[in-house]
Amino acid sequence: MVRIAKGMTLVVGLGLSGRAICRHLSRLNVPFMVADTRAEPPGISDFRSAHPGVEVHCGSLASLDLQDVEEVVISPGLDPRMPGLKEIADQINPRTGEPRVVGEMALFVRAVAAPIAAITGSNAKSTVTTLLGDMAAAAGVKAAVGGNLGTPALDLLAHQPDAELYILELSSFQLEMTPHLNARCAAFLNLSEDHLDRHGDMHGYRAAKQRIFMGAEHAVVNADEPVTWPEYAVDQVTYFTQAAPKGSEWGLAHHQRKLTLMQGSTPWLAIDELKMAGQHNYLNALAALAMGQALGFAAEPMCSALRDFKGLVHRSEVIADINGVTWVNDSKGTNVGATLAAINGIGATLKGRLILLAGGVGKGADFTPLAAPLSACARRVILFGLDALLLEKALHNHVCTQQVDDLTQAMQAAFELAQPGDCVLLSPACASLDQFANYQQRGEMFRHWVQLKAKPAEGEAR
Ligand code: UMA
Ligand code: ADP
Repeated sequence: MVRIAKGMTLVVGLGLSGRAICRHLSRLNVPFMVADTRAEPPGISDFRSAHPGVEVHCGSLASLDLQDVEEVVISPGLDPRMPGLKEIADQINPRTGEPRVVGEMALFVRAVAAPIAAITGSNAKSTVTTLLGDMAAAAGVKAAVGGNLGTPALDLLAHQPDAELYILELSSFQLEMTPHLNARCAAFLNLSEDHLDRHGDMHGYRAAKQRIFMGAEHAVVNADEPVTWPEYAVDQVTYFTQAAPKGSEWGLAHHQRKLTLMQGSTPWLAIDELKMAGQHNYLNALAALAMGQALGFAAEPMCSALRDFKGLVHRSEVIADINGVTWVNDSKGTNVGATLAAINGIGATLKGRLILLAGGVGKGADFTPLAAPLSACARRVILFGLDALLLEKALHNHVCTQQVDDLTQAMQAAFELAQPGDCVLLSPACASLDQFANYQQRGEMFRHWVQLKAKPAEGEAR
């Protein structure tokens, strides 16, 4: 057993968040040591050079004696119920009054001076976070934007200490380990199955996301999904809906014969002024407007940012048209809810049939909700990766399926099968980590392959 000295903080995990936590503690002169469950965490030698005096323990946490530890700050990708941590997970730190095991956001909340706008949900977090950041910039508000989106929140504090607002995408992993967020405005966008391997069931997953409302002043939630409505006391609640809005809700209705983003009976922006495609993005626009208004942004700059916003890469992103077949990269479709949104968005406008490329790490999800929409619009579902068989079992009675080894084989099979008017959609409904470093690498492989295939076709056209 390695005994951790009294008064020492333990940082667990040497990924993006773990390193940001270490930098933050160094800036505060808090004594800390680091543990990572992997024998050789990526970038360990760089870390040792940057923090020469810091002790690093690699391997199981069960060999650490944590009885004297001041506080344990864990990375979001680690389950606080893992051996070595679960024994102290319920203890309270007498100095802070918070649990002895916390995540990065606990440190952030203690240190931050400006208000927080926080966004969670199973899908659309990154889109709404980025859009709200663009709206803040257009409205002249100095905002720092990050969190689960990419830049750890603690790095934002260091890089943009003069920010007037911190706009943070927060995952269930981060929220689960956040004692009180105290957000100026907190949004819970939607809830569908994801990360059940970590949270156990939908109840646990939802409870983690609900924590975004702890201490919040204003909540923005989905009127069509009561599971997103706050279960904690919040001063004000604003709703958005895909239906016509009631009262002061945000929603969609026809105004001067055009489908329009509305607040109550007030028109804000016609849908045909948006550059981002797909009905799910209309909801995202409404959520961002509702948050921007709650945060005091002026109307015109918000609309101008919305008009300019093209959507994010790897989210229902059209890559090319090859011989009348559209190839769409939705590599960020890492759960069933996101893939359903992509299928429904594309299926509605399709002249031909859909060819879906799916598979990877299913995270314990139930894939059966995909069966009905796919049976209505798909030519074939081509499956690859760790949980291809689970997808096959859920789908093969409803739609033609094919299993291949990897994404390259899936793209080749789709290329041979597709007819003019079809759409080949990469929306895996699974995480990528069995065959790729991350969803970005999976999406880039798709983009690269499709663009290479598209070149001769473009040449012929010329
Ligand atoms: N790991 C170990 N042992 C350790 C530490 C980590 O095996 O001791 C593994 C984890 O199980 C995980 C991987 O290493 O598989 C990365 O975990 P991490 O907690 O070190 O992750 P970070 O590099 O800090 O990145 C995290 C978020 N990742 C996760 O929550 C898994 C990033 O979100 C986020 O951008 C970053 O912090 C900055 O805030 C990514 C993500 O996939 C995009 N998030 C999930 C999602 O969006 O669904 C929640
Ligand atoms: P997150 O950060 O929550 O993963 P993203 O904005 O990155 O959200 O989008 C992730 C996936 O969810 C993409 O596949 C995207 O097409 C899909 N998506 C975007 N908005 C919605 C929505 N409102 N409902 C369901 N799926 C959505």
